Amino acid sequence: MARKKPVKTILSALPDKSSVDTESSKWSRRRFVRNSTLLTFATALGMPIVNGTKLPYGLHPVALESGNVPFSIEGKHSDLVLLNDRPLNAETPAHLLNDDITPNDVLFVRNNGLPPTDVDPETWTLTIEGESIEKPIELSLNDLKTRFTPYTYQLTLECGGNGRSEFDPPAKGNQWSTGAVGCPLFTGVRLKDVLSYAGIKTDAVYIGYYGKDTHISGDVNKTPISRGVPISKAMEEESLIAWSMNGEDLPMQNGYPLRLVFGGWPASTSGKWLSKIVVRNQIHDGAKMESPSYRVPCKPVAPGTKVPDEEMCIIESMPVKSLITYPKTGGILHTKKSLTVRGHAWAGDLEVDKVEVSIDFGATWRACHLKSPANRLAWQHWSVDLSFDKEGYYEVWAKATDSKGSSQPMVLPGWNPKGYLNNACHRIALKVKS
Ligand SMILES: Nc1nc2c(c(=O)[nH]1)N[C@H]1C(S)=C(S)[C@@H](COP(=O)(O)O)O[C@H]1N2
Ligand SMILES: [Mo]
Repeated sequence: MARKKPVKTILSALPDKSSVDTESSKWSRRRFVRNSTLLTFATALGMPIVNGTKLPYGLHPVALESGNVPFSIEGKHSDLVLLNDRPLNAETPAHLLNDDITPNDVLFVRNNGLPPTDVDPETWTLTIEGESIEKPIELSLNDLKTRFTPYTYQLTLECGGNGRSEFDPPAKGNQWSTGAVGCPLFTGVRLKDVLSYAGIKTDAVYIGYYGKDTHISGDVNKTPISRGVPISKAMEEESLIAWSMNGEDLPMQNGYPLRLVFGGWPASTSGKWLSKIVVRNQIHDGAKMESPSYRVPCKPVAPGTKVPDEEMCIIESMPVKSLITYPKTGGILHTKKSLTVRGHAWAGDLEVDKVEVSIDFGATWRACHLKSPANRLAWQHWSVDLSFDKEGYYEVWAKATDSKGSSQPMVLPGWNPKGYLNNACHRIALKVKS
């Protein structure tokens, strides 16, 4: 399990300790931080420092320095697990995803670059252009909110690399366990309404996005990520240009003030800090569209195989999957006590047909109660009452089956070089005592 590390991105912006004046007076006459430094600290913490003018010169607030920062990501729950701080990547422990609708502070964060620091919603614009657009247009946030009909959908966002940490041989990249997924309510306008307004030519095959984040290298000529979807997915009713999550502005780390949302597809297609959409007459060729990014072998391969670029295919709809969100793994129960086990299940563009659980390592399965999705592309809630009759160690496994009959594999599914699409059954551990 990754340990929380200090947020280096924040620290690097802070004054260097070595520049502190160490002249003799240091201990005899207390000196205090400058107001400009205090402001930098306050910005990093996301709040003013009470009694800040009394902070001795040369001292950093401990919250920005120690190994276990209780509020390292502004606006996010302190129990998110930080996988990387530059770029920022943090996942959600399964038990924090127990709500039917994922709250803003628990949705995972996956950044490829550095988010913009100077967002002004008043001057933010979205450009629509590309070979297959009739007339390029530029819209303000206000134009989007007033000229088009807004829609709200609950949409499942899951990183294509969710579950990567289980692959063997291991795959490079963020070692997500199960927490790069969530299903908030998004409000925005339909991408198809905006594209139609600009006029789509008949040769359109793909859309691509550009965001206002910057490349990790600091090179302004490099784009951290610019992916997209086929025009057929772009034109679906639930494909949104969204400005709101659960009725509030998008959280900064989740794309404020504007993002794309394509439920059920790798979340890498859901461009954050959205500033431009291009409609292409070919498959979009932006950053991280090239092989092997967000691609898997077109045909299954043996673990460890080197796969040529041209034999890798772009990931589209995500596979069927489920999560046990209650109880929390590691819990202690009492024998004979019945417990309602809960979770969610989702299946990309498809619906989930059934969810089953096992407490005997997959030998037998019990059917769960499964609800319909709030709308297409939203995850579905399931629950089941289980009783644990003997003292000892138990595991609960959950397995979902989609509307085409595909089920989650009990352990690891097809190995692939970049470690995408691990939809193995989620397992939790329980101890039962009398
Ligand atoms: N502009 C921009 N959009 C982006 C990314 C990014 O780094 N920059 N990351 C993508 C990836 S790989 C994922 S999984 C999702 C994560 O969305 P979230 O951080 O809101 O959970 O955003 C996608 N959109
Ligand atoms: Mo991702």
